[in-house]
Amino acid sequence: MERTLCIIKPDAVKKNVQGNIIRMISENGFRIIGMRLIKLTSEQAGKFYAIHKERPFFKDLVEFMTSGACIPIALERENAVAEWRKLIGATDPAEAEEGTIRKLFANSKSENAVHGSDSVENGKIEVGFFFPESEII
Ligand code: IDP
Ligand code: MG
Repeated sequence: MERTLCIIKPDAVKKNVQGNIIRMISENGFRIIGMRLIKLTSEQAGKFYAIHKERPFFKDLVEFMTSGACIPIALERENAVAEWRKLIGATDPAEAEEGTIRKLFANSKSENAVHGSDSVENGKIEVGFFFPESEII
């Protein structure tokens, strides 16, 4: 069974739509194998998004991700990485398909409601970032 990491980002938690998103997770065949409520430090957010550290939006991204509570959720299902990316939609909600989580709940390309791992390899690494194997359900 494949794993991927969802993070319900601070914009979505502030809007109080985490329940809607968790319902969509369950209705689309994902199993929740880990879930936390956490306010990231700048160090944690910078480390999680280290791949983007040379990008012009990196500082804003770290500021946004530390601006409120996040809900990291470890997900499992067949083809989890691709299926989760399909359900969340494009990075920019203006380009996201109707019915996707970002189309429904994102504010903008930066404040875009949820994270999704981009490869099977990163899915494993990112789940491990928030959930030690001993805490996986
Ligand atoms: P993804 O979340 O769809 O995988 P990435 O390109 O990996 O998109 O970017 C990571 C996060 O950085 C995005 O989800 C978004 O919050 C932010 N981001 C990406 N591109 C931009 C941009 O052009 N301006 C501002 N923020 C951005
Ligand atoms: Mg990405």
